[in-house]
Amino acid sequence: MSLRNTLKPLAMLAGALFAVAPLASFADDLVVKIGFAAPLTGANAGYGKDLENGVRLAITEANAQKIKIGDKLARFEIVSQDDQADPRVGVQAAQKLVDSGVAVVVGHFNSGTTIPASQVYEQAGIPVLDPAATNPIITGRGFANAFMVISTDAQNAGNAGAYAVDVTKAKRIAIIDDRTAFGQGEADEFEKAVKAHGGAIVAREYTDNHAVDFSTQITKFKGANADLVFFGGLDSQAAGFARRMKQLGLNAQLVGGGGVMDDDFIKLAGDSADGVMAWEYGRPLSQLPGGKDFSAKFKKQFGADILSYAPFGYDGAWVAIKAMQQAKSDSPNVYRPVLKAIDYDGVTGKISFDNTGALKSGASTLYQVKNGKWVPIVTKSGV
Ligand code: ABU
Repeated sequence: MSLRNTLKPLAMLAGALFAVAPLASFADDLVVKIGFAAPLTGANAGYGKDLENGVRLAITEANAQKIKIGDKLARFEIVSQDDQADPRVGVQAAQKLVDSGVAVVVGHFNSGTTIPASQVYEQAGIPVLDPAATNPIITGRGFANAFMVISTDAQNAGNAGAYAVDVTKAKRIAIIDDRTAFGQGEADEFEKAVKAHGGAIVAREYTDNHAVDFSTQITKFKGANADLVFFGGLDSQAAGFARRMKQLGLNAQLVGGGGVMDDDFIKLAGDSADGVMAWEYGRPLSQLPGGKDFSAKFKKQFGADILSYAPFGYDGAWVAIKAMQQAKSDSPNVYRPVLKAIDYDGVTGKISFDNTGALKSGASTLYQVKNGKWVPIVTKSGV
Protein backbone atom coordinates (compact mmCIF):
# COMPACT_ATOMS: atom_id res chain seq x y z
CA MET A 1 0.00 0.00 0.00
CA SER A 2 1.45 3.38 -0.94
CA LEU A 3 1.91 6.03 1.75
CA ARG A 4 -0.87 8.01 0.03
CA ASN A 5 -3.25 5.08 0.34
CA THR A 6 -2.25 4.49 4.00
CA LEU A 7 -3.01 8.12 4.93
CA LYS A 8 -6.25 8.32 2.97
CA PRO A 9 -8.47 6.42 5.48
CA LEU A 10 -6.97 8.49 8.35
CA ALA A 11 -7.66 11.72 6.52
CA MET A 12 -11.24 10.57 5.86
CA LEU A 13 -11.73 9.72 9.52
CA ALA A 14 -10.32 13.08 10.65
CA GLY A 15 -12.52 14.84 8.10
CA ALA A 16 -15.57 13.01 9.36
CA LEU A 17 -14.77 13.91 12.97
CA PHE A 18 -14.29 17.59 12.17
CA ALA A 19 -17.48 17.60 10.15
CA VAL A 20 -19.56 15.92 12.86
CA ALA A 21 -18.10 17.31 16.10
CA PRO A 22 -19.20 20.95 15.71
CA LEU A 23 -22.60 19.84 14.43
CA ALA A 24 -23.02 17.59 17.47
CA SER A 25 -22.27 20.43 19.91
CA PHE A 26 -24.54 22.89 18.01
CA ALA A 27 -27.29 20.28 17.96
CA ASP A 28 -27.16 20.23 21.77
CA ASP A 29 -27.35 24.03 22.02
CA LEU A 30 -30.58 25.87 22.57
CA VAL A 31 -30.85 28.81 20.17
CA VAL A 32 -32.88 31.55 21.85
CA LYS A 33 -34.05 34.30 19.53
CA ILE A 34 -34.40 37.69 21.19
CA GLY A 35 -36.55 39.98 19.09
CA PHE A 36 -35.77 43.68 18.91
CA ALA A 37 -37.70 46.45 17.20
CA ALA A 38 -37.19 50.21 17.09
CA PRO A 39 -36.68 52.91 14.48
CA LEU A 40 -33.37 52.09 12.76
CA THR A 41 -33.89 54.58 9.94
CA GLY A 42 -35.38 58.07 9.90
CA ALA A 43 -35.35 60.87 12.46
CA ASN A 44 -35.47 58.55 15.52
CA ALA A 45 -32.77 56.14 14.26
CA GLY A 46 -30.20 57.41 16.77
CA TYR A 47 -32.40 56.33 19.67
CA GLY A 48 -33.14 52.97 17.97
CA LYS A 49 -29.48 52.11 17.27
CA ASP A 50 -28.53 53.11 20.81
CA LEU A 51 -31.18 50.76 22.23
CA GLU A 52 -30.21 47.96 19.83
CA ASN A 53 -26.59 48.26 20.93
CA GLY A 54 -27.71 47.90 24.56
CA VAL A 55 -29.48 44.64 23.65
CA ARG A 56 -26.48 43.43 21.60
CA LEU A 57 -24.13 44.07 24.52
CA ALA A 58 -26.30 41.96 26.86
CA ILE A 59 -26.37 39.15 24.27
CA THR A 60 -22.57 39.26 23.79
CA GLU A 61 -22.10 38.96 27.56
CA ALA A 62 -24.71 36.22 27.99
CA ASN A 63 -23.12 34.12 25.23
CA ALA A 64 -19.65 34.64 26.74
CA GLN A 65 -20.98 33.42 30.11
CA LYS A 66 -22.16 30.16 28.49
CA ILE A 67 -25.51 30.29 30.25
CA LYS A 68 -27.49 27.08 30.54
CA ILE A 69 -31.25 26.96 30.22
CA GLY A 70 -32.24 23.66 31.77
CA ASP A 71 -29.55 21.24 30.66
CA LYS A 72 -28.82 23.00 27.36
CA LEU A 73 -26.20 25.58 26.55
CA ALA A 74 -28.08 28.67 25.37
CA ARG A 75 -26.98 30.62 22.31
CA PHE A 76 -28.79 33.96 22.24
CA GLU A 77 -29.37 35.63 18.88
CA ILE A 78 -30.88 39.01 18.13
CA VAL A 79 -33.57 39.27 15.46
CA SER A 80 -33.85 42.95 14.68
CA GLN A 81 -36.65 44.87 12.93
CA ASP A 82 -36.79 48.51 11.84
CA ASP A 83 -40.23 49.84 12.77
CA GLN A 84 -39.45 53.27 11.25
CA ALA A 85 -41.23 54.94 14.22
CA ASP A 86 -44.44 54.27 12.30
CA PRO A 87 -47.36 52.53 14.08
CA ARG A 88 -48.38 50.62 10.92
CA VAL A 89 -44.83 49.43 10.23
CA GLY A 90 -44.48 48.70 13.96
CA VAL A 91 -47.33 46.20 13.81
CA GLN A 92 -45.78 44.55 10.73
CA ALA A 93 -42.41 44.40 12.48
CA ALA A 94 -44.04 42.82 15.54
CA GLN A 95 -45.73 40.18 13.38
CA LYS A 96 -42.40 39.40 11.62
CA LEU A 97 -40.75 38.88 15.01
CA VAL A 98 -43.56 36.58 16.13
CA ASP A 99 -43.37 34.63 12.85
CA SER A 100 -39.59 34.23 13.19
CA GLY A 101 -40.06 32.38 16.49
CA VAL A 102 -38.62 34.84 18.98
CA ALA A 103 -38.88 33.84 22.65
CA VAL A 104 -39.14 37.45 23.83
CA VAL A 105 -39.04 40.97 22.41
CA VAL A 106 -37.17 44.01 23.68
CA GLY A 107 -38.78 47.07 22.12
CA HIS A 108 -40.01 49.36 20.76
CA PHE A 109 -38.83 52.96 21.15
CA ASN A 110 -41.91 55.09 20.39
CA SER A 111 -45.08 54.87 22.45
CA GLY A 112 -46.96 55.21 19.15
CA THR A 113 -45.49 51.92 17.86
CA THR A 114 -45.30 50.11 21.20
CA ILE A 115 -49.01 50.50 21.95
CA PRO A 116 -50.25 48.63 18.83
CA ALA A 117 -47.25 46.26 18.60
CA SER A 118 -47.76 45.06 22.18
CA GLN A 119 -51.23 43.91 21.14
CA VAL A 120 -49.59 41.61 18.57
CA TYR A 121 -47.26 40.19 21.22
CA GLU A 122 -50.18 39.77 23.62
CA GLN A 123 -52.13 37.76 21.07
CA ALA A 124 -49.07 35.62 20.33
CA GLY A 125 -48.33 35.14 24.05
CA ILE A 126 -44.80 36.53 23.75
CA PRO A 127 -43.54 38.83 26.51
CA VAL A 128 -42.28 42.27 25.44
CA LEU A 129 -39.86 44.23 27.61
CA ASP A 130 -40.35 47.91 26.84
CA PRO A 131 -37.10 49.82 27.35
CA ALA A 132 -38.10 53.32 26.21
CA ALA A 133 -41.74 53.93 25.36
CA THR A 134 -43.40 55.57 28.33
CA ASN A 135 -47.09 56.20 27.71
CA PRO A 136 -48.81 54.65 30.76
CA ILE A 137 -51.31 52.85 28.48
CA ILE A 138 -48.59 50.34 27.55
CA THR A 139 -49.03 48.49 30.84
CA GLY A 140 -52.45 49.97 31.55
CA ARG A 141 -54.54 47.53 29.50
CA GLY A 142 -54.23 44.44 31.67
CA PHE A 143 -51.92 42.61 29.22
CA ALA A 144 -50.12 39.55 30.60
CA ASN A 145 -47.15 40.05 28.25
CA ALA A 146 -46.32 43.78 28.53
CA PHE A 147 -43.49 44.75 30.90
CA MET A 148 -41.75 48.11 31.29
CA VAL A 149 -38.16 48.42 32.51
CA ILE A 150 -38.52 52.22 32.41
CA SER A 151 -40.83 54.47 34.43
CA THR A 152 -43.94 55.94 32.81
CA ASP A 153 -44.84 59.50 31.88
CA ALA A 154 -47.40 59.52 34.70
CA GLN A 155 -44.32 59.57 36.88
CA ASN A 156 -41.84 61.55 34.76
CA ALA A 157 -44.13 64.28 33.42
CA GLY A 158 -46.09 64.15 36.69
CA ASN A 159 -42.90 65.10 38.53
CA ALA A 160 -42.26 67.83 35.95
CA GLY A 161 -45.68 69.37 36.61
CA ALA A 162 -45.35 69.23 40.39
CA TYR A 163 -41.84 70.73 40.29
CA ALA A 164 -42.88 73.56 37.93
CA VAL A 165 -45.49 74.72 40.45
CA ASP A 166 -43.89 73.87 43.81
CA VAL A 167 -40.20 74.56 43.19
CA THR A 168 -39.79 76.69 40.04
CA LYS A 169 -42.88 78.63 41.26
CA ALA A 170 -44.05 79.22 37.69
CA LYS A 171 -47.23 81.28 37.68
CA ARG A 172 -48.17 81.21 33.98
CA ILE A 173 -47.50 77.81 32.41
CA ALA A 174 -47.78 77.01 28.69
CA ILE A 175 -47.71 73.56 27.06
CA ILE A 176 -46.91 72.39 23.54
CA ASP A 177 -46.84 68.79 22.31
CA ASP A 178 -46.14 66.96 19.05
CA ARG A 179 -49.49 65.09 19.00
CA THR A 180 -47.80 61.68 19.13
CA ALA A 181 -48.88 59.06 21.67
CA PHE A 182 -45.75 60.00 23.58
CA GLY A 183 -45.72 63.81 23.32
CA GLN A 184 -49.43 64.28 23.87
CA GLY A 185 -49.44 61.65 26.62
CA GLU A 186 -46.69 63.35 28.59
CA ALA A 187 -48.21 66.80 28.05
CA ASP A 188 -51.51 65.47 29.46
CA GLU A 189 -49.72 64.06 32.51
CA PHE A 190 -47.84 67.34 32.99
CA GLU A 191 -51.07 69.35 32.77
CA LYS A 192 -52.83 67.05 35.27
CA ALA A 193 -49.99 67.45 37.77
CA VAL A 194 -49.84 71.25 37.34
CA LYS A 195 -53.56 71.50 38.06
CA ALA A 196 -53.35 69.06 40.99
CA HIS A 197 -50.66 71.29 42.53
CA GLY A 198 -52.72 74.45 42.06
CA GLY A 199 -50.83 75.85 39.05
CA ALA A 200 -52.29 77.87 36.17
CA ILE A 201 -52.12 76.78 32.50
CA VAL A 202 -52.33 79.94 30.37
CA ALA A 203 -51.99 78.27 26.95
CA ARG A 204 -51.90 74.82 25.37
CA GLU A 205 -50.82 74.42 21.76
CA TYR A 206 -49.72 71.57 19.56
CA THR A 207 -47.56 70.87 16.55
CA ASP A 208 -46.73 67.61 14.76
CA ASN A 209 -43.63 65.49 14.99
CA HIS A 210 -42.28 66.63 11.59
CA ALA A 211 -42.74 70.39 12.11
CA VAL A 212 -39.73 72.70 12.04
CA ASP A 213 -41.44 76.05 12.56
CA PHE A 214 -42.95 76.90 15.94
CA SER A 215 -43.41 80.66 15.43
CA THR A 216 -47.20 80.64 15.75
CA GLN A 217 -47.22 78.79 19.07
CA ILE A 218 -44.33 80.81 20.53
CA THR A 219 -46.05 84.08 19.55
CA LYS A 220 -49.20 82.89 21.38
CA PHE A 221 -47.16 81.95 24.45
CA LYS A 222 -45.54 85.39 24.37
CA GLY A 223 -48.98 87.00 24.15
CA ALA A 224 -50.10 84.94 27.17
CA ASN A 225 -47.01 86.12 29.08
CA ALA A 226 -45.97 82.52 29.85
CA ASP A 227 -43.13 82.14 32.35
CA LEU A 228 -42.61 78.37 31.82
CA VAL A 229 -43.13 76.23 28.70
CA PHE A 230 -43.36 72.44 28.78
CA PHE A 231 -42.38 70.76 25.49
CA GLY A 232 -43.90 67.31 24.91
CA GLY A 233 -41.74 65.80 22.18
CA LEU A 234 -38.24 64.59 21.32
CA ASP A 235 -34.76 66.13 21.27
CA SER A 236 -34.40 67.55 17.75
CA GLN A 237 -37.75 69.34 17.79
CA ALA A 238 -37.20 70.57 21.34
CA ALA A 239 -33.87 72.01 20.15
CA GLY A 240 -35.58 73.82 17.25
CA PHE A 241 -38.19 75.13 19.66
CA ALA A 242 -35.50 76.41 22.06
CA ARG A 243 -33.73 78.25 19.24
CA ARG A 244 -36.95 79.86 18.00
CA MET A 245 -37.94 80.88 21.54
CA LYS A 246 -34.70 82.79 21.82
CA GLN A 247 -35.06 84.38 18.37
CA LEU A 248 -38.61 85.55 19.16
CA GLY A 249 -37.64 86.80 22.62
CA LEU A 250 -39.87 84.53 24.70
CA ASN A 251 -38.17 84.76 28.06
CA ALA A 252 -39.62 81.69 29.80
CA GLN A 253 -38.14 78.57 31.39
CA LEU A 254 -38.21 75.77 28.79
CA VAL A 255 -38.79 72.31 30.30
CA GLY A 256 -38.65 69.10 28.27
CA GLY A 257 -40.05 65.72 29.17
CA GLY A 258 -38.38 62.41 28.27
CA GLY A 259 -36.24 62.10 25.15
CA VAL A 260 -34.77 65.60 25.36
CA MET A 261 -31.85 65.09 27.76
CA ASP A 262 -29.12 63.95 25.37
CA ASP A 263 -26.09 65.31 23.54
CA ASP A 264 -28.03 65.68 20.28
CA PHE A 265 -30.24 68.33 21.92
CA ILE A 266 -27.20 70.35 23.00
CA LYS A 267 -25.57 70.08 19.55
CA LEU A 268 -28.76 71.13 17.77
CA ALA A 269 -29.85 73.89 20.17
CA GLY A 270 -26.38 75.49 20.35
CA ASP A 271 -26.40 78.66 22.49
CA SER A 272 -30.13 78.31 23.12
CA ALA A 273 -29.55 75.10 25.11
CA ASP A 274 -28.18 76.89 28.16
CA GLY A 275 -30.62 76.86 31.08
CA VAL A 276 -33.06 74.42 29.45
CA MET A 277 -34.43 71.81 31.86
CA ALA A 278 -35.52 68.25 31.04
CA TRP A 279 -36.92 65.36 33.04
CA GLU A 280 -35.59 61.90 32.20
CA TYR A 281 -36.47 58.41 33.35
CA GLY A 282 -34.33 56.75 35.99
CA ARG A 283 -31.31 57.89 37.93
CA PRO A 284 -28.19 59.44 36.39
CA LEU A 285 -26.05 56.58 35.06
CA SER A 286 -22.92 58.15 36.56
CA GLN A 287 -24.48 57.79 40.04
CA LEU A 288 -25.42 54.11 39.65
CA PRO A 289 -23.02 51.38 40.89
CA GLY A 290 -22.59 49.74 37.47
CA GLY A 291 -22.92 52.93 35.41
CA LYS A 292 -19.25 53.69 34.73
CA ASP A 293 -18.45 50.09 33.88
CA PHE A 294 -21.44 49.92 31.51
CA SER A 295 -20.40 53.13 29.73
CA ALA A 296 -16.86 51.79 29.25
CA LYS A 297 -18.04 48.37 27.96
CA PHE A 298 -20.47 50.06 25.58
CA LYS A 299 -17.78 52.35 24.17
CA LYS A 300 -15.39 49.40 23.77
CA GLN A 301 -17.89 47.25 21.85
CA PHE A 302 -19.44 49.95 19.65
CA GLY A 303 -16.83 52.74 19.54
CA ALA A 304 -19.56 55.24 20.46
CA ASP A 305 -20.93 56.82 23.61
CA ILE A 306 -24.40 56.01 24.93
CA LEU A 307 -26.98 58.39 23.45
CA SER A 308 -29.90 57.80 25.80
CA TYR A 309 -31.79 54.53 26.39
CA ALA A 310 -29.10 51.86 25.75
CA PRO A 311 -28.88 50.92 29.48
CA PHE A 312 -32.64 50.17 29.49
CA GLY A 313 -32.27 47.99 26.37
CA TYR A 314 -29.41 46.15 28.06
CA ASP A 315 -31.41 45.63 31.26
CA GLY A 316 -34.50 44.53 29.30
CA ALA A 317 -32.50 41.81 27.54
CA TRP A 318 -30.79 40.67 30.75
CA VAL A 319 -34.07 40.49 32.69
CA ALA A 320 -35.51 38.20 30.00
CA ILE A 321 -32.38 36.03 29.95
CA LYS A 322 -32.38 35.73 33.76
CA ALA A 323 -36.07 34.77 33.79
CA MET A 324 -35.45 32.01 31.21
CA GLN A 325 -32.40 30.80 33.12
CA GLN A 326 -34.32 30.67 36.43
CA ALA A 327 -37.34 29.02 34.79
CA LYS A 328 -35.05 26.55 32.96
CA SER A 329 -37.04 27.23 29.81
CA ASP A 330 -37.31 29.72 26.96
CA SER A 331 -40.98 28.89 26.53
CA PRO A 332 -43.04 32.02 27.42
CA ASN A 333 -45.68 30.03 29.29
CA VAL A 334 -42.99 28.61 31.55
CA TYR A 335 -40.75 31.66 32.09
CA ARG A 336 -43.51 34.37 32.19
CA PRO A 337 -44.43 33.76 35.87
CA VAL A 338 -40.74 33.99 36.77
CA LEU A 339 -40.41 37.21 34.80
CA LYS A 340 -43.45 38.68 36.58
CA ALA A 341 -41.86 37.96 39.96
CA ILE A 342 -38.28 38.89 39.04
CA ASP A 343 -36.09 40.96 41.32
CA TYR A 344 -33.04 41.97 39.31
CA ASP A 345 -30.27 44.47 40.01
CA GLY A 346 -29.85 46.12 36.63
CA VAL A 347 -27.46 48.79 35.50
CA THR A 348 -30.42 51.23 35.63
CA GLY A 349 -31.37 50.11 39.16
CA LYS A 350 -33.61 47.50 40.71
CA ILE A 351 -36.04 45.87 38.28
CA SER A 352 -39.25 44.27 39.48
CA PHE A 353 -42.79 44.64 38.17
CA ASP A 354 -46.12 45.52 39.71
CA ASN A 355 -49.19 43.44 38.84
CA THR A 356 -49.69 45.40 35.59
CA GLY A 357 -46.12 44.83 34.37
CA ALA A 358 -45.04 48.43 35.10
CA LEU A 359 -41.68 49.05 36.73
CA LYS A 360 -41.90 49.17 40.52
CA SER A 361 -39.90 51.87 42.28
CA GLY A 362 -38.89 53.72 39.13
CA ALA A 363 -37.27 57.11 39.41
CA SER A 364 -37.04 60.24 37.30
CA THR A 365 -34.41 62.95 37.28
CA LEU A 366 -34.45 66.64 36.44
CA TYR A 367 -31.42 67.87 34.45
CA GLN A 368 -30.45 71.36 33.35
CA VAL A 369 -27.98 72.50 30.69
CA LYS A 370 -25.13 74.38 32.34
CA ASN A 371 -22.08 75.43 30.31
CA GLY A 372 -23.03 73.10 27.47
CA LYS A 373 -23.55 70.01 29.64
CA TRP A 374 -26.56 68.30 31.19
CA VAL A 375 -26.26 68.51 34.98
CA PRO A 376 -28.54 66.45 37.27
CA ILE A 377 -30.51 68.68 39.67
CA VAL A 378 -32.82 66.32 41.58
CA THR A 379 -34.02 62.71 41.41
CA LYS A 380 -37.53 61.70 42.50
CA SER A 381 -38.76 58.19 43.26
CA GLY A 382 -42.42 57.75 42.38
CA VAL A 383 -44.59 60.81 41.71
N1 ABU B 1 -40.26 57.90 26.29
C1 ABU B 1 -39.39 58.66 25.51
C2 ABU B 1 -39.74 58.70 24.05
C3 ABU B 1 -40.26 57.48 23.46
C4 ABU B 1 -41.75 57.37 23.50
O1 ABU B 1 -42.31 57.06 24.55
O2 ABU B 1 -42.39 57.56 22.45
